[in-house]
Amino acid sequence: MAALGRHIIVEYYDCTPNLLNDVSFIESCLESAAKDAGATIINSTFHHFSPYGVSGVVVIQESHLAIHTWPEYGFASVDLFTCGGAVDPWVAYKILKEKFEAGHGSAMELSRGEMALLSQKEFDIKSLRDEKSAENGTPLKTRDIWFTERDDEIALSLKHEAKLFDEQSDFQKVEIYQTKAYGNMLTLDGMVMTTEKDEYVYHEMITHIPTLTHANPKRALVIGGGDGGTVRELLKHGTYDEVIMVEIDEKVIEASKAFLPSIAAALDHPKLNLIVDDGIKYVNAAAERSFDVVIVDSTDPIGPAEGLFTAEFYKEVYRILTADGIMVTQSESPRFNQKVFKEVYEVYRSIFGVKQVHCYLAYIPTYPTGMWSFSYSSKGVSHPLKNIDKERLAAFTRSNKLQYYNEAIHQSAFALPNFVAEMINE
Ligand code: SPD
Repeated sequence: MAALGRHIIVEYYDCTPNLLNDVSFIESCLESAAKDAGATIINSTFHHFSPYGVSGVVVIQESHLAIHTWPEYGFASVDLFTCGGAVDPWVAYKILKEKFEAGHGSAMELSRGEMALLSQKEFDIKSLRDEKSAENGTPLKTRDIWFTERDDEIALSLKHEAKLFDEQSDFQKVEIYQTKAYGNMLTLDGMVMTTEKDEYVYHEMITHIPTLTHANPKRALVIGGGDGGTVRELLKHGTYDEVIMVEIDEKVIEASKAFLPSIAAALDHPKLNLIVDDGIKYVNAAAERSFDVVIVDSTDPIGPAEGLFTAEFYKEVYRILTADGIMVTQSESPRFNQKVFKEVYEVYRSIFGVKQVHCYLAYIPTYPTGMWSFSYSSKGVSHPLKNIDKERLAAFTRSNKLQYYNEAIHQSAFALPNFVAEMINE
């Protein structure tokens, strides 16, 4: 052998974009390419970047295979680096070209560590041996595969073991990951919507605050919320005669029923009228003063939820609220989504009146920055702190095993850090 290693630098063009955006698929391709080339896998780490792109490395006993993909260009760059004579990197090259359905592949082989330029150094080889791996004989194989939600400056990553659901609906990409730390997790277009282990924060806070502030809510409307967590919490209140939920995307309901059963638990509740349709269209057609509580459980303002962040929509919500009706929306993160956060509060105030709108916060570890906000807007005089019946609130929290909301949280959630208050002139 004339060199220590063979390094093939590869470019695959005109690949199928969806394949290059599927982190589990890319991981399995690189692993099977490594095995078929004769390598022994030690470790693999793969990241999916939201909305698109995958990076990963498979460490093999004979060096490594590395990849970075640009699904939007159908392009993947790959490094295949092997040492010793037992592994043929060109086998891996051919397998990956086929798996990615590449229209064209180009590769260049470099010799790494030319023997002619090397000379063996004098040292005690025993002192360099890792005793643990020598004992085991073969190295221990480990595997890391990550989902990452990010913007240009911040990223949130969760390690996962499998993707349980992966479909493109008419509106968005619907995926469920089995994460290590937070159980099953729903993402829409690469953004975290809810996870089994921290969903209670969001769902308890978006529902119990308006319900327990309103004197006697009978009819509630939920726009969005297809995972079912919001209606599950609302239906814990016996006061409601009817809860209507309008979710635009049937796939979200299907995926949640199958893989988030504890969140979707009330989707078949007899008091729930579940409508699969456009929430904006539903609100525009609804009768004036027909709902005591309206909850906008939307996704972020990109894609199908964009229209749920407009003044036109909130004017219609105002119209369909009863005289003492309350609207609550998820109003994004004051740290991560500053522009939208400021804008929506201006809009709410222009419709409901400056004094009728309040912001409250909760801490949701799987949303970017963890700090999340909700808006409370009342058509009548209901004030979220002045109008509460402490006895009723205490009785409700006592008889329902809630994990986040309680009487003290109801009060403290409206206490805003100075920088947040200043952003919305509170
Ligand atoms: N960036 C996360 C915003 C999530 C808002 N909706 C979550 C849906 C949970 N029912």
